[in-house]
Amino acid sequence: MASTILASATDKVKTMAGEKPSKVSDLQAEMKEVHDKNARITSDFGVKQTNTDDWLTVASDDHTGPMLLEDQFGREKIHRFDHERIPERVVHARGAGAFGKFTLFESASDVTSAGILTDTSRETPVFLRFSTVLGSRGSADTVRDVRGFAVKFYTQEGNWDLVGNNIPVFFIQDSMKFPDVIHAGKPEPNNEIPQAQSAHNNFWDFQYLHPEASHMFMWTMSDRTIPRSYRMMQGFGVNTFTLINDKAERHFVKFIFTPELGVHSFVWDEALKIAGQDPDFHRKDLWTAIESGAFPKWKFGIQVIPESKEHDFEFDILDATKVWPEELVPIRYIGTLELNENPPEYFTTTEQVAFCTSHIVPGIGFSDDPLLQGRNFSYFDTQLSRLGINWQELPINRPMCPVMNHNRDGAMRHTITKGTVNYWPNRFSAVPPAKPEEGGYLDYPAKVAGIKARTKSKKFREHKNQAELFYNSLSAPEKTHVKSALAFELDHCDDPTVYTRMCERLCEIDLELAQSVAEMVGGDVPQESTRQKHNKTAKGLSQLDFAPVEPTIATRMVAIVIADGYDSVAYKAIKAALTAAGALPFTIAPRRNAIYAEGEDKSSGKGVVADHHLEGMRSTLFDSVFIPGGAKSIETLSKNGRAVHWVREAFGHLKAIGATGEAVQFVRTACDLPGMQFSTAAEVVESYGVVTAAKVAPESFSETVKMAKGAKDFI
Ligand code: HDE
Repeated sequence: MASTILASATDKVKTMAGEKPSKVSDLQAEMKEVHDKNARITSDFGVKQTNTDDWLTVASDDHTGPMLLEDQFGREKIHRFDHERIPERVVHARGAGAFGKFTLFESASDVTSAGILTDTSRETPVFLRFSTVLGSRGSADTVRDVRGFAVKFYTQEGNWDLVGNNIPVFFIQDSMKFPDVIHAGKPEPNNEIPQAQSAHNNFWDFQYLHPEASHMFMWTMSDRTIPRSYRMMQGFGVNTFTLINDKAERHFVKFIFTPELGVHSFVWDEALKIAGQDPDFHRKDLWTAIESGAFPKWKFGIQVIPESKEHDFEFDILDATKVWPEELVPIRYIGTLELNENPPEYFTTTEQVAFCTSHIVPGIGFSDDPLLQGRNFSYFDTQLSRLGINWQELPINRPMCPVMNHNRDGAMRHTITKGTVNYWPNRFSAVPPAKPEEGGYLDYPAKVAGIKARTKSKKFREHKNQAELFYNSLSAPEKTHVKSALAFELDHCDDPTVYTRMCERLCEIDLELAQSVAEMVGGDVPQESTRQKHNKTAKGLSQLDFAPVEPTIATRMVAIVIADGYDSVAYKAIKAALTAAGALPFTIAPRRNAIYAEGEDKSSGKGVVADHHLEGMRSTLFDSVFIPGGAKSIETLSKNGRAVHWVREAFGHLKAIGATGEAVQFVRTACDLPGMQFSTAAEVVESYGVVTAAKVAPESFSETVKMAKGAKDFI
């Protein structure tokens, strides 16, 4: 007998010459079609059932008697239901995932031997799970929170899990603090309040007591924690990893994903309202984009520091509370990540997927980053309580290359292994493990020296420089948002110790920030800085640094609000222009029954059927609002409080608004903008972010769309 191959995986990558590898086709064999018209319902053990609705009972037409324990079908159905839930993740419980592919446009062979980072002809299948951190599985998507960005690369050399976040730093430097930071952030233990919120005493108590958290809480109070879409946020590996090349040289590395669509966020008021109006907003957004073929894409980059330069920086490059400023370590973009397929079933993919930071492939290594080392233990460990032993056999978790070893047995083992031996070496197999040059994983022979102690290097003790660097680098509106976020969060803390101390901490970062927050939350307003500022800035920290070269409204949702008597020329023209620009127009009206245009005969029965009525959706759920003219339509909308609120709220949320004809005055009144400029004739005028055209001319619409593209909300 040759060596035992415990291969549940189909080796698609190598066997199907010419065909692109896909994790979904790898799973195909396991997928069951439940909608098969001809299939009859059976028990779990294959026996056809005659009735799945009535428990076996002692009954007649006149009398309903006791139910019988004998009903195996009834018991099986309830029993399976009783055990449907598995423990939710201890953090990052709420998530949404998708399949996709990773490709490389530049080889990084100078720094690594990893096939996935050197072979530009490869297409590597991936599964990406986005998540919030603090909320439980049923919490809302748009809460203020860090977002998880966890990628499983099914490489030819095994699975590589890059378990990242949408923020490049973390609250703590040592994994031993993780239970504390999470306990402090999760609902408080006495009453389990609040759900999915950092706005409470314990969270901010922790932040003050851990000066190392200063940099991270500045990020969490920025717009980064209220992303407009999973498709519009960056992903960071956060920890420092290493790359090893063919010459066995080692470099330190950070991994970064930057979205093609740019980095965009909600304003806080929108995020708050959407949490109630559509708790699945981000999940739906991702799903819909992929279903409609608008595949989200990210550029993949690396920041690399040669081993010899490890100590050349004023911060420790192994400290996860620090970024490597791009001015010091430029990002080298080498690949593209694309999501292109929604999972066929949530539970067996997005819920059962298990990521481990310890899963790396040849050419990639760990560093002594003390946060990473602890994570390597934690992820592997937590899967046991969530999924149980043999979780690596679950279809979503198994690699797409062959697996060969003698780890077997354990609860719920699926693979049936043939052969008489389960140890190595054995009398049948003389093949030694692979050497590095044959693809074997090389543990880099790093020299280790030091004194065993519970401590870290001196550079780990500086905590404020980058908190200030981040704040200095933000634009004026972003700074205002940070102030408002802190004012909101600390307003929810009713213990004066918590908010007064936090105002002291802010004073070490920026005096003006501390003053404005203290004023709002009732802290002592400081008169002078308690730390010498460096006043430096760095690129790549403000979201504005990621505006796409060519602003785009592709995949943005635009509401066109009409009522009976609307101007159909304007309506049709804007719809066509938006569709041509890749945006998604939605018609909104006072009702979903047909709406008729100016001069249109109702008896024709051909009116427009709105996608939603004004009460069913709010302008919060759209990126932009357009209102065509039409005297009758505008008269109706002007008298409708909800319609006025729709436009007024869109304006308050800084959205681009467009109007033509009579609708121009409607917008002006609804938004209370006496100073808003009117357009005359067919020209297009932009004032306060409202784009208006008095008359309808087809050219105006492409002009309007162009202006909308340039409007600040879309940048
Ligand atoms: Fe996690 N983290 N984490 N984390 N984390 C988990 O693993 C942990 C940290 C991140 O979609 C858990 O499978 C420790 C940083 C994501 O399935 C657990 C420390 C970053 C996800 C765990 C950290 C992350 C998790 C819970 C401190 C950004 C969701 C369920 C050293 C780089 C993955 C699970 C998914 C999940 C531990 C800190 C990101 C308990 C001990 C830093 C995206 O193992």
